[in-house]
Formats: sequence, structure tokens, C-alpha cells
Amino acid sequence: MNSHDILVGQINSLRKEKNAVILAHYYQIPEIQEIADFVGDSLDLSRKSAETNADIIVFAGVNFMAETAKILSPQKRVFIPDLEAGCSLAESCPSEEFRKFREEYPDHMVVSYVNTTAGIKAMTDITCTSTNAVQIIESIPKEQKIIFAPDRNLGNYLNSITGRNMLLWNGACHVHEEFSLEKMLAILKSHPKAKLIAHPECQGPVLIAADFVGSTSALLKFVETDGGSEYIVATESGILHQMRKRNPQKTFIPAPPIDSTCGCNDCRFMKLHDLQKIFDSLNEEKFEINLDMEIMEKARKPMQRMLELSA
Ligand code: CIZ
Repeated sequence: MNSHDILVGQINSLRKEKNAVILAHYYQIPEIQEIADFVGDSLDLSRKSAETNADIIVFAGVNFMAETAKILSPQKRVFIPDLEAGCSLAESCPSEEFRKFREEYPDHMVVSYVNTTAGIKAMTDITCTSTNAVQIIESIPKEQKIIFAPDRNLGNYLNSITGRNMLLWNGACHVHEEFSLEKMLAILKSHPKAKLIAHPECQGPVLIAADFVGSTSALLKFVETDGGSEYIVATESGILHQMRKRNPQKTFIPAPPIDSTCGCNDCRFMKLHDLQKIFDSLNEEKFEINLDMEIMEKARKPMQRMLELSA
């Protein structure tokens, strides 16, 4: 047995002994996706967190996702393998600044993307993910004014799809902002049969050039059902693992970032986790997510509304 198999064996024993589950986002490294009890996007993972009978959830994702699991399952213990796994998008929307912004528009309701801190969720009327955003927004009467936070690219895209004029918070995800349209067009030139598929957190010109735009789950579904054979994928590169696994006959090319030396199409926060840290998290019961009770109560309501609407 090699050291990887030994470590996986130890993780398996611990998760059984402690009645724990490992939830992993599609942006995690392949080794983690392979050992997780469940792999998915934020919406799937929120549902799993709310449903699981486990006593412990080890969340291989970024902080806001582990917080979401705690908010939906406050009686469970939720751990994140590396405490530094933040999210540039969630951090682009600090609570105090957002509170002031919201106070300037008292007649607007707040729709926030789940990629926010618990503090922002507590000031939100309904959350959404990139998978259900159109459905959530279309459930709101047309005359109701809306603030959308925190991603301006997703917000602009949603305005164009739904015909709304939502007021947008000026936040963005460092991974999706960094893709180079010029480099993608150059790849398309040398791979004329390839299709460009992009996440709606990408900038407008990338979305206009894309053959298909969707959340990670929608991108996965698209490549499984589409007749093409080659795809340039403009989102975090972790998703390529599931794409290749489910479609071994097709070719997937990660979209390049502007600065190719910075490796920006990998989220450095998502990629902080590894198998050893998952083992340590289970073994030493670290790092536990603890949130203020009042914030959790307030943050749960917009999430439950979202889950009910997208059931
Ligand atoms: O909602 C999520 O899980 C994220 C961050 C991306 C996506 O589209 O799934």
C-alpha cells in the first residue's frame, strides 16, 4: 500500500467512527473529490448539509460554504480543513459597507449570491446560487426593486437575461476576472471545433463570446449532453476533473488567465485543502466553524427561502 492509500484508509476509518461526512466543492483537487461523500456546487452542498444525518461535516470548500453548512445545520459540528480558505468574492462585500449601501435604498429588497459571509446573508431577503439565480429573480414581482450582491459580472448577466435593472454591488471573483479573452480566441483559432463555455462570474466580453454560459452544474450537464468533442472551460479548473471523468472521450482545455505565470484560473483558496488536512481536521477536530446565534438565525431565513423556491 502506498502512502496515499494509507491516508485514505485512515480518513475512512475516522469518518465511520465519528459519523462524519466529507462534502467537497467541484473546485477541489481531484484527490479530494474522489474521497468525498458528496461533490457538488453550492446549491447541492447546501441541500446535503441540511439533509445529512451525520454528526460532523468536514467541508472541503471555502469559508462561506462551511458557514452555510453550519447555518443550515446548527446542531452539527462543521469543520474546514484549512482556516485560510477564504473567498475573494465574499471578501469584496464587507458587512459594514454593505449595511450603509442598503440603507441608501430602503425600497429595494436584497438578493445575494450565496458567496457572501453570514453577516451579509443576515441582511438579505433571499439568497441564490449561480444554478438557481434566474429562477429566484424571476420569482420576484417585476415592479420590486432589487439590490444584487456581491458579484457585478453575475449581476450584469442576470440583468441581461431577466430584463431587470438590479442595482449591483461592485464585487468580483479573482479567478473569473482574470481570464484572457484574447488567449481564449487564440486557442479557438487553433482548435476550430472547440466550444467556449463560461461561468457567469466571468466578465461581459467573455460571456458574449461564449457558446454556453452556466453554473458549474449547468456546464457539466451541457458537456454531457452536447454533441461537441472539445471545450475551452472558463471557470475554476477543479471542474475539469468531473468533466473528464464523466466524458473520457471529450477534450477539455482550461481557459488561460491574463497573467499565465500567476496560475489564476486555480482558486488559491479552494486549493489550500489536501488529504492530509482533511485527515487532521477529522482527527484533531479542527477548524470548527462557530457563528453568532443571532446572525445564524437571520442568515438562515433567506437560505431557507431559496431552498424552498428551488426544491
Ligand atoms: O455556486 C457555486 O458553487 C459556485 C461557486 C460556482 C458554481 O457555479 O457552482
